Amino acid sequence: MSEASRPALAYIGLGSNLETPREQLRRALRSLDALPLTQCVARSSLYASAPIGPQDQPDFVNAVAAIHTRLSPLALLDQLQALEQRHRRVRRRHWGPRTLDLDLLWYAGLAQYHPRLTLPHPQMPYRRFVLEPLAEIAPDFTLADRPLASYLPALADQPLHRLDD
Ligand code: ROI
Repeated sequence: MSEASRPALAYIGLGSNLETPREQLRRALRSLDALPLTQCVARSSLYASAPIGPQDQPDFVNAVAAIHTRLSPLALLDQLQALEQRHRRVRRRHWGPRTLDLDLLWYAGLAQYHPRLTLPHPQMPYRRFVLEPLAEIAPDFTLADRPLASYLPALADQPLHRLDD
C-alpha cells in the first residue's frame, strides 16, 4: 500500500479563554475537519479548567480531537497555526490569555525533537486538561508505555470539570 493511501492518526489539543471560549472550540473543531487531507474522527467533551501558569486570566475551555490526516507533521503544524490566525488568535503575552490555541500533541507515535515541533508534545504528562479529554476518546492510549490514568493522580490539584455540550 502506498504511503498516500494511509492517513496518520494524530491528536490535537484545543484551548481558549477569550471571546466565548466554548464557541471558539466548536468553530475550531469544525475547521479541523475542513483542513486539507484531514478528517476529524473523534472529539472529547469540552472541559473547563483553571489556568496553568499565570492565574490572573480567565478559566480555559479545553478539548482534544482525533484526526486522520495525510499532511506531514510540519505541514499539519502550518495548517494549525494558520487556523489559529484565522480565528484571530489574540496572544498578548507568553502563557497569557488566547482566543484559540491548537497544539499538535501526538502524531502516529512519532518521537522527534525539532526546533518547531517536538513530538509527543513535551508538556502532555503535566497537563490534566490534555490527558483527561484524551483518555475520554482514547482510553487505551499509552504515553511512554504508561496508561494515561497513571499520570492523573499527580495532577489532581489541577481543577478540571466536564461541561455539558
Ligand atoms: N491552562 C489551561 N487550563 N488550559 C490551557 O489550554 C492553557 N494553555 C496555556 C497556558 C497559559 C499554559 N495555560 C493553560 O497556554
